Amino acid sequence: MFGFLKRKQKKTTPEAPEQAPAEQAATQSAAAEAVPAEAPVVSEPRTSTEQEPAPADSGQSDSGQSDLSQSLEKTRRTFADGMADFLLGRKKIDQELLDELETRLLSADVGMDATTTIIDELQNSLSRKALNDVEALHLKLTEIMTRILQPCEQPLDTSRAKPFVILVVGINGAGKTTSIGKLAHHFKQQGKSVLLAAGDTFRAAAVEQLQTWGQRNDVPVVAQGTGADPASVIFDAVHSASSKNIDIVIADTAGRLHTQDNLMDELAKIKRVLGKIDPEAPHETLIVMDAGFGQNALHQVQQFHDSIGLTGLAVTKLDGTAKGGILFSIATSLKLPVRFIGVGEGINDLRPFRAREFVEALLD
Ligand SMILES: Nc1nc2c(ncn2[C@@H]2O[C@H](COP(=O)(O)OP(=O)(O)OP(=O)(O)O)[C@@H](O)[C@H]2O)c(=O)[nH]1
Ligand SMILES: [Mg+2]
Repeated sequence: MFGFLKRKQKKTTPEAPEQAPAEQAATQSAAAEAVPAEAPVVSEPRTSTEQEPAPADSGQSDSGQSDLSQSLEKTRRTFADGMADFLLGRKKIDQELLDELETRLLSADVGMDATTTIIDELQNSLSRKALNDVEALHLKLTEIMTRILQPCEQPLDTSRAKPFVILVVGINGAGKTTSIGKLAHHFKQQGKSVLLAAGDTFRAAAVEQLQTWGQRNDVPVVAQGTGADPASVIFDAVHSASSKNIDIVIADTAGRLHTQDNLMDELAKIKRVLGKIDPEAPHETLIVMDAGFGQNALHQVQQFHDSIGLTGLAVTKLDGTAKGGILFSIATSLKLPVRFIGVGEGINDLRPFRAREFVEALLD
């Protein structure tokens, strides 16, 4: 049954403003092609007796892994507002209701293709008199929406290489560094050893931010000075991980726009240099995408994909936007695996993407 019918009488809080888009990408120049010589700084994990500091940007929103529907509240409300008015007091599902639903799907950024699929199928059921009540609508909607998202549910399997190298890319402020911190936690919880590579050498603060996450997770961070060649840092990190028998290397990179050719070349160079260690590396090129950017972000991801080849997505800030329906647009247009979703700033606020769980949280 739709949860919003039950919540209908509850007062909702006003929406927080959406996260402002990243305005400018970094402008560092592409570094020379040679493979690195500079000695890296490795921040080793602290001993377990030391106090654990909270990261500067951790926020207070560790929601644990339990209430996804709470985290998706804003998007859920986009579906729900108005629908409850429609549904309450109605004994049967009719065309007017489907029209309202169509509007709601579009305003949650579900996109034209997925919305058309959903409404067409519901209309079919309606004409076959198979949508007799709200419960039948709920079931059918869950089934159709899950089916659309299912192909994107491809969990990241890190066991096929050691170290398994994850190169994290994306535009400025999408949530790359924070997601790396959360990922390190995720993998450590699975009993894997992790090493982080500070490939964002553009700003000193970026290295510090990653080091803070390293401390928090008790994992080593390989870094060089500001302005160092990112390919060199990441190359050293993978070497270091190999010699320490570490399972997973996660490499941070500076934010950039797909239009900045020199910076896109820099990513291509990182991939080339990694290929010298292991032809399969990086084993995952993961783009971090801010859900709040909606359809614009889709276009950016497509450009990154065309330019360097992506193998997966982490969709962040689903808690901060009413447009979480973007996952459906990703499923119908990008067709890339969605590995993880970010639903807050805390260390537990990244979870593997599961289609059914996501749909149920939206329709709860
Ligand atoms: N609400 C919310 N905030 C997030 C999420 N992921 C990241 N953030 C916040 O987004 C902001 C930017 O995150 P960063 O990890 O620094 O982003 P970045 O892509 O590394 O940024 P640059 O290195 O500058 O390109 C920080 O304030 C994070 O706490 C999320 O899932 N939900
Ligand atoms: Mg960053």
